[in-house]
Amino acid sequence: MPKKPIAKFSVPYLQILDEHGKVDAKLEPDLGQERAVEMYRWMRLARELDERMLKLQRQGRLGTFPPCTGQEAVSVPTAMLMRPGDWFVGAFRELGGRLVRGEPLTATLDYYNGWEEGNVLPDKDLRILPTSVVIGCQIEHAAGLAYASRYKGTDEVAVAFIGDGGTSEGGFHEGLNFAAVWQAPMVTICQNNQWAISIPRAEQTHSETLAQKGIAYGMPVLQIDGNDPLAVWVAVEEAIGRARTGGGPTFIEAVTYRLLMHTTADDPKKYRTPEDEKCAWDKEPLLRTRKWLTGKGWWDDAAEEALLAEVKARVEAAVKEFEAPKDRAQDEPFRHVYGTRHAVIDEQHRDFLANIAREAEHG
Ligand SMILES: Cc1ncc(C[n+]2csc(CCOP(=O)(O)OP(=O)(O)O)c2C)c(N)n1
Ligand SMILES: [Mg+2]
Repeated sequence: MPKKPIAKFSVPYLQILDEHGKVDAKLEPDLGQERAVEMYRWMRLARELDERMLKLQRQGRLGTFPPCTGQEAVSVPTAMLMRPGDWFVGAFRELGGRLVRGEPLTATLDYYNGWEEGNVLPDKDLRILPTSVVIGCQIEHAAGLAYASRYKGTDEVAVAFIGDGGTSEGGFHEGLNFAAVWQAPMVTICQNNQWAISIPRAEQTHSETLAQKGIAYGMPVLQIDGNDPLAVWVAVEEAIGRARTGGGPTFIEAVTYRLLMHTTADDPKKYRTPEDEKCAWDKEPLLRTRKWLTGKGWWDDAAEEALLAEVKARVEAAVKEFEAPKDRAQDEPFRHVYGTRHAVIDEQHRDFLANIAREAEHG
């Protein structure tokens, strides 16, 4: 039976800085030396904190955590492009972006050691939502925040992060649909790091790209090299600009790789080969960013050495502060579930305190 096409779709792809550090001059954004170097410095700080946290965890000095190594080029440029009034709605692999937004290093250490204080930021106007391991929830939260921004007539944008596995969650689809219908100022960035714990991307979805899922809801989409901070810069700048000026939401698939374990409780050797990992390490983002900066004459070995010493000292100071003895209230989590009092939480809080008192009495 002859059928006539009624719609045509395509998924554009963007890479500007390749894995060898070669830049496509026609597409290169004009960051200027200061911002380009700043971007690399944040990425290096996030990498250092991640590496140090892994050592602390292995020494029994930190709880389970999900490393972000290899994914720094996604959240760092994104956060640099956001304004203070915008909402950063992260999942749990956006360490660099959180640091750029102003989250203290000790907040990350506290959180992954089970202290709720890690989610209580020194400045309540920072507009970083707490780390949330509930897969997919970021999209609904951000859609609501973006809708509220539009409703109130502000030009604030919500930027949400999700993983490749998260695109199989209902909340992802509901959130994107809501944002598109209401033309809410929202940018959704899927960090396709090829794995959802041990499930590879190819088994996650039968779709050829993850980006095309945004087309289904009627929004502009783009697949980018997520290890290329310049592609991230260009894609996110355009998407945020469109959202801020009433052009509605965008969906970006950033193709990257989870270089380390899912969390420190996981052993990737059980489901992927050292060859896969070696290949991914060759494409990691810090290496190529450094090559790009060096090629421009903005960076050299001495600057690298000085930066390494600086970030090590900063992380060391944060670890010291984190490990210094503190008076911690056992019931702290109950104080931060909602912004306002809630009868059910109050009841649970009372029960909790009564249990503690009983335990103290009976030993
Ligand atoms: C709603 C929900 N279901 C299942 C889990 C268990 N879980 C934690 S991480 C994860 C995989 C997530 O993969 P992806 O979205 O690709 O993010 P990545 O870990 O790769 O950053 C799963 C299934 C969860 N935290 N929340
Ligand atoms: Mg993943």
